[in-house]
Amino acid sequence: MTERAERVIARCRELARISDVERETTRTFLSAAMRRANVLVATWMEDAGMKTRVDAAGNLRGVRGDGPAHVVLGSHLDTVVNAGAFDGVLGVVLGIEAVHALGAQGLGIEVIAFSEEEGVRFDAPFLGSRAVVGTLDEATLGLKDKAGVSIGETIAEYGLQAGDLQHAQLDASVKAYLEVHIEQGPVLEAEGRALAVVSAIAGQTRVRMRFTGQANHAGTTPMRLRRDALAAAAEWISGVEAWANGHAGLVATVGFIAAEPGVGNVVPGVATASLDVRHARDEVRLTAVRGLLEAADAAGEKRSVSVSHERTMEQPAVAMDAGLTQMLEESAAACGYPATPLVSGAGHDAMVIAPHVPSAMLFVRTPGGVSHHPDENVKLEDVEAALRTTMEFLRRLNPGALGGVHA
Ligand code: HGY
Ligand code: MN
Ligand code: MN
Repeated sequence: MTERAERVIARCRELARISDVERETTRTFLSAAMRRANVLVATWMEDAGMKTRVDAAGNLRGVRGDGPAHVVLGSHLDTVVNAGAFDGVLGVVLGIEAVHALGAQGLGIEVIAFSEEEGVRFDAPFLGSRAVVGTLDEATLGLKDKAGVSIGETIAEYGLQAGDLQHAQLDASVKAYLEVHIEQGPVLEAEGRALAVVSAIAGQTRVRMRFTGQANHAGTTPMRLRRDALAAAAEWISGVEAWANGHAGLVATVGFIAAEPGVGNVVPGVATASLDVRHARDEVRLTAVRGLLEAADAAGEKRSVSVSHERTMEQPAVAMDAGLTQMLEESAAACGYPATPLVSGAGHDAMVIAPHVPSAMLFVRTPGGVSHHPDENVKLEDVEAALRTTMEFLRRLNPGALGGVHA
C-alpha cells in the first residue's frame, strides 16, 4: 500500500504542474488548464477500470462497473490562485487509487473530480457539486466574472450545454458520499495524528462590497471636502478584524481590495472588497454579517461614501452523517489510526452534497498547517493511512459489492 500512497502523491504533484499561470498552480473554472487536468485524470480513471465522462458543469466522472453508482468518492480539481498540490486533488487521486486497489470489486463506485469548488473566477464556489445535486440555478448561471462573462457563457465556450445540467445529477442509487481532504489547518499536526473524521463544516457567507465616493485631485482637494472611498473601506476592514477577534470561533476575512482609479495622485472614488465570514453556528455568522454590513454603511456615511454589497454565497453550516462518520472513524481505528472528529473551518463539496446524500469526510494531516499556498504538503505515511482507511470504509459500507482488497 505504500507504493500506492507514493503514486497518489506523485500524481498530485504532476497535476500541480498543470496551471493557467506559469511557475505556479492556478486552475479556475473550465479553464484551459482544467481541460488538460481532466484529460490526465481521465487516463488514471480508465487505468483503474472506470468509464469516464465530463458532465455539463465540467465535472470529470469515473464509474466502475455498468450499473448505477451506489458510493461516490470525490473532491475538486480547481484551485485557488498560486495554490498547493493537495487541496481537493488529494481526494480525487486517492479515490481513483482506492478503486484501482479494489479491482473488480470496485463495482458501483463513482469518483467525481469537481470542476469548481473554490469560487475564484466568479466568487461563487461549489459550482461542480451544486450541479451534481441539482442546485446550480439560473441566477447563478447568470453571475459574471470581472470581464463580464457569465457562468452560462463559460459553460458554452467550454463546449458544454447548460441545458444538459439535469444529466449531471446523482442517481437515486447513490447511498453515500466520502470526501478525503487535507485538514488545511494546524490541529492534526499539533495533536500528532494522521487523520480525523469531520463532524461538521462551518457555514460561510461571501460578499462583494462596493464603496462609492468621488475621485478627485490629491493635491487640491482639502481633507474636509473629500469623499475618499478607500479610506472608508480601510476603516471598515480594521473593524472586520476587530469584530472577529471579539467572537470565539468566528473568522472574517477581506482577501481582496481594489481602488479606482488606483493611481497615487487621485483620491479613490471607488473601492471594491471581498468579505468572507465563517462560523460553526449559523446564528453567530449571520449576526456578524449583519453587523459588518452596518459598520460598512457607518464608515461610508462619515465620508459621504455610499456602500453597496452583493452576497455571492450564503452556505449554512452542515453536519456530516453521524452513522457514516462513526463507520469511518471505526474504519480508521481498525487500521490503527485514531481519527476523533474535528469541525472543518474550510468549506468543502461535502457540505453541498450532505443535504442530499449521507456524507462523511476524512481529514489528512497538513504539515505546518499551511494551505492555499505552494508549501502545502502531506506525509507519505498519512496518505497511506487515509488510503487504508478508505478501503476499510468501502469494505464495511457494502461488503457484498466491494469484497476483498488488492494491496
Ligand atoms: O475556502 C474554502 O473554505 C475552501 O478551501 N474552498
Ligand atoms: Mn481550498
Ligand atoms: Mn478544498
